[in-house]
Amino acid sequence: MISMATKPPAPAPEAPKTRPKVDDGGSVVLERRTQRTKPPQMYQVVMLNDDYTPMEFVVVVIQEFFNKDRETATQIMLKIHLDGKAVCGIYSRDVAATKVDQVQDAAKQAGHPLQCVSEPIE
Ligand code: TYC
Repeated sequence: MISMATKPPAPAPEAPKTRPKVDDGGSVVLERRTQRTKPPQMYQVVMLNDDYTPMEFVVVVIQEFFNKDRETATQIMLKIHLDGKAVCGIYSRDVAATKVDQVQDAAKQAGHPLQCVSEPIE
């Protein structure tokens, strides 16, 4: 008898890494996957106290650019006044940078030294 070289059986192919997958019974099943994408880094816009910017101006800026009602804006302004700084809002990097620019532009236009900064959180 002529013996023919036989290949060893190929290893079973790996399960596909994508969903959906067909199980032994032919049903389509969804596999739970661990989340691979990190949530984006967020930034807090912090407004700083100074001795010259009028309180009313700060309240209006917080209302206008951080979408706060007058009551909330007043509380934030007073926190800045008393503590030296306070967070006005939390945003993605680009939105936070835009808020800082808007505040700086409005302050410069009005001739006030009001400053705010964007800081990564966590
Ligand atoms: N300290 C200012 C004043 O007494 C008021 C003020 C509040 C200024 C908040 C800046 O971010 C600020 N007129």
